[in-house]
Amino acid sequence: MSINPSRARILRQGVDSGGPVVYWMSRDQRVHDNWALIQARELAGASRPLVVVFCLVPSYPGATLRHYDFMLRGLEQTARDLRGLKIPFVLLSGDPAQELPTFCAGIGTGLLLTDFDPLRVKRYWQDAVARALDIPLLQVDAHNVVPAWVASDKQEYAARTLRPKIHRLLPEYLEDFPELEPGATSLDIAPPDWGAARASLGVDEGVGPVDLPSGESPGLQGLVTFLEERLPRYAEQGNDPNAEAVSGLSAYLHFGQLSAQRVALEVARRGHDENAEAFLEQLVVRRELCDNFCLYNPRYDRLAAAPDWAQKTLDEHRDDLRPYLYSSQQFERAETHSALWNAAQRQMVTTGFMHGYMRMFWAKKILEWSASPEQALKIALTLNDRYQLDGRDPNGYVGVLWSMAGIHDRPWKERPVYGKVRYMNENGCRRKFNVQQYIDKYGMI
Ligand code: FO1
Repeated sequence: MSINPSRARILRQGVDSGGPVVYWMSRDQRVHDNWALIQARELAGASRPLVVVFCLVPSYPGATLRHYDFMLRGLEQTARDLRGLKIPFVLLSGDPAQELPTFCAGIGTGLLLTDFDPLRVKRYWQDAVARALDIPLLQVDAHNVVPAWVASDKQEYAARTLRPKIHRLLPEYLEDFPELEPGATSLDIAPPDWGAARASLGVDEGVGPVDLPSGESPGLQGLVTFLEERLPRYAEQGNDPNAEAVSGLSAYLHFGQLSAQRVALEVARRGHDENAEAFLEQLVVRRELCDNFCLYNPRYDRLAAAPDWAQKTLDEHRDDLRPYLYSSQQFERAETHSALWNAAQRQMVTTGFMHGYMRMFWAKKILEWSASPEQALKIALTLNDRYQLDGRDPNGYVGVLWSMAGIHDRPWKERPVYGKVRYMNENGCRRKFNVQQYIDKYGMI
């Protein structure tokens, strides 16, 4: 079975020598349900070797030991599963802009494929690799159900403008995945030395690993648990951080250990009720809106990316008296006056995860209690990237900018500091869930 051709696009034209096909895996770190790998396997056909390469960047911006530990545990499984399919896995280490072209030339690669990522670092790497090569470079969107460039060719205003486009395209793109066929012919490549890879890392060890199983199988297991135990309560309790009614799959989705399309297929297969509808809105429409934003707005992590009304209103309230003022260290150490805010910060620091509803409250209060909107944005993004397992994701940038700077939102009633950006307070939380229970659970850990 061929992949829908619109899932792929050409990043660089070139002459295919007929040598090995290389899939440069980066965002989508899995063997199954991966359109980029399926396409690479198909292009290799019966006569060409297929090699999967991952380039380990010893210090990926903002990432800590927590992220590398999680990612490497998952990649070890990826390498084992590929080996079972007679597809070699190569772990390079260093700057992809240099390592990829050297590796490709070394084995006489005929064709290079990679996965899609709208973020700056990845676009820079892909451009540099494309410039250094003279073979074709293809990109496949293996992360979104509807390829980001098909869903829309411009930055969307809000979920309401992207939603109809996605819904119209779902019958075509929400299709089943074919099985990945084993490699037909293989190169003799030794398995990676994972110990050496770990030892080569120059990352911040101040943020330690978390106790969450990593990899494709735990991701799928997490999906089964969600479908059975949590999805049936999602519509009613999804906003309650005490209820454990959310998927808990964000780390698996961020590292591409689990395909969002697989999740959507399994949820849809269980039938369409209010739970499925509410969850699919978040998983597909809202998540793909984040890729849309980062793809078409190169300033996706700056206030300059906010709509004009939001930039104007935040500026007009720049000199408002802040009720409390904290430094980045005070926020990081959870030393604010709010036991609820501190509990959310501690949940993130200790578990690598914060409930979605609390993420909004957490970011809005950083805006309210920081010296300027610019400083607030920097603090929130730094903490998010440092502690959340799913940091450095389009979802994170959009989530923080939604909370602080009105992206994908509209103006609300004007008030101090926030201006017309939507306000949130502890009373709102109290109306939604048992605040004390949340504080008791995370406040002291
Ligand atoms: N992608 C890579 O290709 N190589 C890496 O070494 C790497 C490290 C890394 C660490 C933390 C993290 O959150 C992401 C990391 N990624 C790496 C990228 C990731 O796969 C995603 O593509 C982006 O973070 C967001 O889309």
